[in-house]
Formats: sequence, structure tokens, C-alpha cells
Amino acid sequence: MVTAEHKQHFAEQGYVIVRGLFNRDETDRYREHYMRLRKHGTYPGDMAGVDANSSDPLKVYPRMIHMHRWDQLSLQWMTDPRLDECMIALLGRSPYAVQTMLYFKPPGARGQALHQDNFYLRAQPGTCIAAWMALDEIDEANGCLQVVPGSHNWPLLCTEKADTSVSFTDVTVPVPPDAPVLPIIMQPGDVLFFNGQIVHGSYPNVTSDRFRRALIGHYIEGRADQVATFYHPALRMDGTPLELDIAQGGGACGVWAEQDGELVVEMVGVEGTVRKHE
Ligand SMILES: O=C(O)CCC(=O)C(=O)O
Repeated sequence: MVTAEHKQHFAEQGYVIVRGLFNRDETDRYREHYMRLRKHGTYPGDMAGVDANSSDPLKVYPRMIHMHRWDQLSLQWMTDPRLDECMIALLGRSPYAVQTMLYFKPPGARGQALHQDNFYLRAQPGTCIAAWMALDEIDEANGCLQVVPGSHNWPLLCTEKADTSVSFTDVTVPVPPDAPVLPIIMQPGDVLFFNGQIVHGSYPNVTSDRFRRALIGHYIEGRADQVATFYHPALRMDGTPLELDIAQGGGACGVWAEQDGELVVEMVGVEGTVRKHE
């Protein structure tokens, strides 16, 4: 499943796509399952209730969060041995599972401004890792994920206000003008693994008829001993819970500064202590 090339790409770029890790029967089943659940109302973990009459597509199809706490299929997916094996290969040991999410991203929906996941999760020592599985054909038009290759080597950056006409979240991180932001084109069943420091996000779905559904697991490296309170309880990949400390926010964050004609990150900022969870 994970080759030497995958491992090298993950180590150097901070992300890697494992193509066809899940098959089409499985992704059809997940898609139907979550569409059915969403149609039937709201659930623990939903940040926004469903408003079927809203002009905002994200209010008609808000994302689901922490479904594994009440939905067996989500728990099974999150702890699937294929995901575990991939992360063992990439990280050197089994991770702890802390979050599931389902993004529906219907036609016309806004994206999510560029950010770093460990800003929210606070996994320490080490960082978090995401397994982001495509449930649809995903390209730039329906708002694929975008990553800044190599940015996993950056520290956590201080956040700025995001443009909420294109992002449903209101904070972002600044990226140097010459840093590439790369679209990740995926087929159903492909899984993108990415490091918790990597800068990533997505732009709006500008199609009129194509959803961009993704099933997402967030994990923390198995050497971490703390994570932000929203992500407790952490689970081992056999589904059993474990006790970790609660990580606090409000530490130092980096800002870009020019040094000898180059942009470098200086740790001069202090994060706001109020951080909405992702
Ligand atoms: O799917 C998206 O548009 C953003 C998802 C994301 O940022 C994440 O899973 O960390």
C-alpha cells in the first residue's frame, strides 16, 4: 500500500496520496450513508443545525463532526486497518484517532481558508496527521483540497482574518507570494495523508451540480501525550480509549519577516487564546 516513494514524498513534502485505498463499493456506501444521515436531521457534534431553506449551501448541508462517537460505520472507517497500516508506514508507529468529519461541500459552497491543523489540535510532542478520503471525483472546479508543499517544516503561524466570502472559517495564515499552493485532484477511494503543520485549505465549489464530499479522520502521532480538550477521548486504533493530558493554547506563533532578502519565520507573535475548534 505505502511504497518507499510514498514515504519519501510524505517526509519531503508533508503529504502523500495513496490511490484507491478504498474501493468504489465502499465509497458509494459511505456517500449514501452520510447523505441519508444528513437528510434526517442534526447530530451531536454538528456546529450548525440544518436549515433546508437557507440560501447558503453550507447551511443546507453543514459538515458533520465526531460522527465516530455515535455512528458505528464512522468508527469502523476511522480505525480501519488500511489507514492504520499507512500511518504506521509514514510515522513509524500507530497513531491515536481523535476526530472524524464529513464535508459535503455542495455546489456553490464556500471553501475553508488556508490553515494548519495543529493550530486546533495542539498535539504535543509531535503533531497531528489527517487521512482525507475523497468520496466524489474531486478537482479544482468542485473545490479540491489545496496544499503548500513543504510547509510542514514551518512552525505554527500567527493567524489573520480570512475572507469569509470564500471561506466558511474566519481565520487564515499568510503564505509567501512565491510559495506554491497545489490543487490535489482525487478519485473516490483515494486517501490523502497530510502532516498537521502543513498549510492547506480549499476554495469554493464553483460547479452547479457536483458535490465534493470527503470523509476525514484526524489523528495524533502515537508519541503525543496531550491534545486540545475538544479531541478527547483519543482512541487507539483498536478502538479503545486512552487518557491524554489537555493541551493549552496561547503559545508563540510565527510571522514572516525579511532577512537578507529572504522571507523567514520569526517566532515573535503570541496566539490569541480563543481558538474555535476546527
Ligand atoms: O476539506 C476541506 O475543504 C478542508 C478540510 C481540512 O482542512 C481538514 O481536514 O483539515
